[in-house]
Amino acid sequence: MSLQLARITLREIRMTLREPFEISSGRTTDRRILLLELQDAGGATAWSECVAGERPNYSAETIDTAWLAITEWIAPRVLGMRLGGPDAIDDLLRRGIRGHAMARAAVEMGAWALAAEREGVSLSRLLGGTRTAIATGISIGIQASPHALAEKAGAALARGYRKIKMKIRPGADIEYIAAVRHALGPEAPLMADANSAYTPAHSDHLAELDAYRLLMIEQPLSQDDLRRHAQLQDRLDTPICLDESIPHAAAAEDMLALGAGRIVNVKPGRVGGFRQAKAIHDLCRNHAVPVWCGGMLESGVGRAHNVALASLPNFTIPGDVSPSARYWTEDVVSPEWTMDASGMVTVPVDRPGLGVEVDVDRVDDLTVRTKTLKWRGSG
Ligand code: OSB
Ligand code: MG
Repeated sequence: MSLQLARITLREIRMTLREPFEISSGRTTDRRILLLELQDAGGATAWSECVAGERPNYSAETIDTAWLAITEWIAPRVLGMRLGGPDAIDDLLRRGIRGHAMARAAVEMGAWALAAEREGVSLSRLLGGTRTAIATGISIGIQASPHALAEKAGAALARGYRKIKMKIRPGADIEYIAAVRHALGPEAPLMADANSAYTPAHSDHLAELDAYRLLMIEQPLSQDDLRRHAQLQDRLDTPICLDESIPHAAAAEDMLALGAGRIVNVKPGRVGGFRQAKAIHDLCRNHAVPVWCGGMLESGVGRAHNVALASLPNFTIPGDVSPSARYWTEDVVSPEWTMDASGMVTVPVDRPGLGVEVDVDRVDDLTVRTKTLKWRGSG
């Protein structure tokens, strides 16, 4: 199906998290979220979200670098161009633009949503999704004490979450995980995420986590250190899951070749969009390596994109696609994203595009800056 983008509107909105979220490299309370509204030459529209953070503590990108990259380089590259379909955008944007994956992804994913709208199919089905509900996990930030973490984790398990991910860092790890395992019992589906807080010198220390039978440990070492992840994986019983270290499908191939990890956290924003996310999914499926869909504290717009991706068949591990109320007093979409008591989020397969409506009045209220980029030929 052909696609021609005529207009892209960027908006920065501000949303306060219901509770601060702390990872090894920093704490977030107020989100600055970049939303895009794309319009094609026929007037159809769709929304997407750029997952770049406020500071460069997860990757080099921030909302401000993404705003610049989209306005100066990415939008001018795609606006007005006659494309074979959304599948063509990843290659087009990769040529001549190094990095800026989250900025590229926002446009690429918006184009997929637009194509789904136009075809009258759900984004899930356009991407090749097969699930009608997504098993859901929660990501819990670093807490003040092991006891506080155990309380939070227990409440999450009781609420129905099917995977409990806990952020760790040196000084807030073994004791914390031990307390949770002790409180919740041997069957609780627990994992840890270090966001690159460790070095190979911590190998013995990290091996102590094996005693707590975690589903996986996510991104213990530096993002560009596949070889040392492979060496660490040799030392650990606990599977390593890579997040920051997989910025595109070629890195997933390297992970498999080196044995640097046994699971991949796929975030479409991190890898430049759905085309690469699907490629990583397919590659891992062919190697019997499970994947799951991560989150970046998205609004309901980004969540819609994540839910659609997580409906692909090899997303066999619960995703960080928690319901709207986990993050926000009020989300920007309706209906809001909800999770049932058994920890499942429904994929809106019977509705075209994202499957949720963006509450434009609410977005307007939250908007602090906006910019519209047009194809000159669109009048
Ligand atoms: O490493 O997965 C991560 C949030 C911000 C930056 C990095 C990460 C996260 C999360 C949040 O874990 C998951 C969610 O959106 O619920
Ligand atoms: Mg992570």
